[in-house]
Amino acid sequence: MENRLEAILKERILILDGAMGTMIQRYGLQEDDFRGDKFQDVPCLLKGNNDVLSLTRPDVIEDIHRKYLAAGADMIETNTFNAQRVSQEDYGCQAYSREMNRAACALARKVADEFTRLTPEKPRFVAGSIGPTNKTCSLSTDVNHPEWRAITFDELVAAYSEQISELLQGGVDALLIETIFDTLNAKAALYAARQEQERLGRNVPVMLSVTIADKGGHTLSGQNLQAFLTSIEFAKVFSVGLNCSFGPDEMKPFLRELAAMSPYYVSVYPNAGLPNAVGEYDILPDRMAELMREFVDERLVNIIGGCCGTTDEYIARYPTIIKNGSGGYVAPRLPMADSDCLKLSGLERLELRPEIKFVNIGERCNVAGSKKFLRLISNHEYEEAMGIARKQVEDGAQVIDINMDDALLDAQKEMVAFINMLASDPVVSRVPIMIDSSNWDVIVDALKCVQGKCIVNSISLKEGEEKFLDHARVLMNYGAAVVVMAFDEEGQACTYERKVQVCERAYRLLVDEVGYDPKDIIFDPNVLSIATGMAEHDNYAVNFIEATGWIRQNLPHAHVSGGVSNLSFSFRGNNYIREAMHAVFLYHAIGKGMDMGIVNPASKVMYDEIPALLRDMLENLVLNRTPDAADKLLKYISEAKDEMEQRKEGGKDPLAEWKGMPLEERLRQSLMKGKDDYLESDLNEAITYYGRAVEIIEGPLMEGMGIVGQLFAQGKMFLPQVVRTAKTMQKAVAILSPYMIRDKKDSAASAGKILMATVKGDVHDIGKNIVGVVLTCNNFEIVDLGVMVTPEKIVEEALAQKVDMIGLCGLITPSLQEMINTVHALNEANISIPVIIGGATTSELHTALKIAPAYNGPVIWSKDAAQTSIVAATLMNAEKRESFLQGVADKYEHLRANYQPAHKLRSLEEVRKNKLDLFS
Ligand code: THG
Repeated sequence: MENRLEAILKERILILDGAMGTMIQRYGLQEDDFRGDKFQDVPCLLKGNNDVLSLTRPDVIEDIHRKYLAAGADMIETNTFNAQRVSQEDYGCQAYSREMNRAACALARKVADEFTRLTPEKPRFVAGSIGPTNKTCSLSTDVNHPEWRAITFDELVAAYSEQISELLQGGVDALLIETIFDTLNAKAALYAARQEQERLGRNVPVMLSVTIADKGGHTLSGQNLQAFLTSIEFAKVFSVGLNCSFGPDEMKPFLRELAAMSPYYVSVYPNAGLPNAVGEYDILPDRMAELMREFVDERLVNIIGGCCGTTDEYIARYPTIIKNGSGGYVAPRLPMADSDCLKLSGLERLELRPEIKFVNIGERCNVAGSKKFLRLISNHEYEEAMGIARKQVEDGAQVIDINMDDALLDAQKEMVAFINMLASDPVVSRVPIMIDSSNWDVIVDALKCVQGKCIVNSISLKEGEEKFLDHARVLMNYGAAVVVMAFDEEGQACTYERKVQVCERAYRLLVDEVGYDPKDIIFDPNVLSIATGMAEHDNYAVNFIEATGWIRQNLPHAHVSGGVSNLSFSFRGNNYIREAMHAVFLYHAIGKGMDMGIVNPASKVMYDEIPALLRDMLENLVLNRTPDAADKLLKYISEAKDEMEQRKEGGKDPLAEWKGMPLEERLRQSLMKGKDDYLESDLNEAITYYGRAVEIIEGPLMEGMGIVGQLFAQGKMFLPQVVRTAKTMQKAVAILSPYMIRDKKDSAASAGKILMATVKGDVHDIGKNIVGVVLTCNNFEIVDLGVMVTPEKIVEEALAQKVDMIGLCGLITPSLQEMINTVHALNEANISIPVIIGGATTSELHTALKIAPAYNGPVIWSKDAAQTSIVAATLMNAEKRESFLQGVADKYEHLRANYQPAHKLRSLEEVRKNKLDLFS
């Protein structure tokens, strides 16, 4: 059946039916119709329980199916949206769930087959409708108890299994998990679907349909579409689409977003608009058909239908709109190629694209790794415990490790409570979770609480192959990425040879036997403590680093992580030395391909800032270059300690010492270290030298940021440190802003109005902010829309604010495509004002090749803030404007003519190099 469906979808768009509820309403059924003879004794009112009608008024349901098929639907949905026991409990009908599903299936099957017999060249399909239930698994509905849940994952799986088992046995051609508002509910349905398909030996395509709950494109449980797709990636579904909530007009931007990234077929069945004051839907069949035709013509969809408010009159318009003018079919959308990068999700997606060299996993929510966290959890001070998670995310952690393994804690209970609670924190819930436990039951319980795609830390061959395979299969069915520790039956792998041997064996088992996606495998070759005084430990870091290199070269797509702080346990009590050691270790390990690490994101020490003498000693130690490395380091530490004590006792005044440095050096250091102790006084001092605030920004501050970008690209600085830098820069700009206002000539008229935005999907805005500041200093009025700005918002504001030009900023690769999407939207709105492109991943070549040709107006790439000021001023100058634009157009034409498509647009190296070159 999948093949028949697939064959149709390759050729044309498939038509699904419309709403069941709207149709039922037309029959004016009363309590007695719903109740029939069968439910005489059920104590609740049954009117409105549409799913019982399959039993009590099968004639009505059959009639509705028939109307939809006659209207031209290829696929009808069973009347089972609420037929699982969770929803039926509201009506006291939970005991009839199986029966309802069975009856509904038989009705749909009968009518569909009848139509197929009449026109065998147009086979009709039945999709088993599986609704979200009336309970949400990943959110609390009790504000005072954020950890509380109205339903558990297991309860949902049980209810769905019952329903799905009947649907499969009843002969549905596909399962349609629809109106998804909580990804965890959907994951429970997927879990049940897989289990029942396996049990019954009957596989059918699984289709998903999500409901967007807000204009920002999030589900009710808070995920955006990227995060949602990541969460369900493991299930290898047939189609993913959107239904309910909005009418087709409001759905369009989200459908575009989905269509542009979905590796699956895309379905859409919108409401007939939003219900008006009297509960009627505003979009009539002809208008609906017009809007749906836009989706078809834009090649956004593969399957179309209708949701609330639609009837057979709507569906009857569809067979025409899937045809082109010459009697054939409009070509359907093609599924997108999926990236082969590891993806994880919280409410947002984290994708390990090649230019992301290293993912920081926050280590501090670990009862074994933080005394404070242990104390808070033991005392049930969860609010503060959550504060630790939040601080880590604010410090730049991209994933949060959570570990509750402590002999005196009920780890299962604490893990579930804490994960559930984190779901309510707007900062932490954005990022993916790493479930860290050596207790398998804790891991499984935790998996049942996360709607995102998480990492399980960890499994290993410690207890033999069988258990390893079992556990891996379970994790695969929950759709988690997995950390595999380099352990086997003989214990921990400490040597290079053992690490390599254990990881290779685990990889082969996971990939060949289990079918685990290799990009979801993360090896941890064991970061073990060095400088313990035992000679056999001296080479531990080297073994890790070399095993990392081997894994990355020999086990395709697999990743490497490690618990970095383990390395330095011997130096407990001396955090500076520990952090310096970690920086040195990471510099070398990342060089060999370590792409994730469990670290303290608050660490401030940078590789390049470690005094040369100390760094040399640390490299000798970490890389085991001299046998006396540890002794020398300890000696250095004890001497340095004396010196530090002296300083503390007032030997030297830190302020005097700081002010002893040249001003530029102080500003540079403040930025690089994210240190703002003296920022204000330094900047005030700078003003007296520089006169104009903008010159301080364009001068020493930008220089400092440039160095930060370079250090990041070289692996000598990490994201959390870059984040701190950015915050300091912003603080500096804030301190300088009164001066900038002062500098601006009061009398000067506005030089022009510029809309600025970081495009959708991109959160970086330091560069854009600087450009904004510099433009403001040049008397431009800036309308700053911030980050993650959709094309629709840009169009809306550009029109409303009557701006003279638009500046688009992007720092990550996907932003390039988003800029193209944005100029398309501008075209559609008949906007043709100049667009200036800037940001680290942008380039003049890409702008010339891809963006400029897509826009009806002028597009100009600008390299930095200073150039943007010149470009903007030129564009506002009536005399210079035309010749300038002609010059740009000629140059881009020349670039296009000389471009050799055989070469990649930009080498990977180049992209890496530019990744955080913030102002290029
Ligand atoms: N591999 C994998 N998972 C892991 C580890 C690993 N999880 C746990 C651990 N190792 C990584 N996490 C930490 C967390 C904290 C510390 C070390 C590793 C740490 N804590 C301070 C200490 O013990 O001195 C505590 C300081 C405090 O109480 O504040 O060093 O290797 N897969």
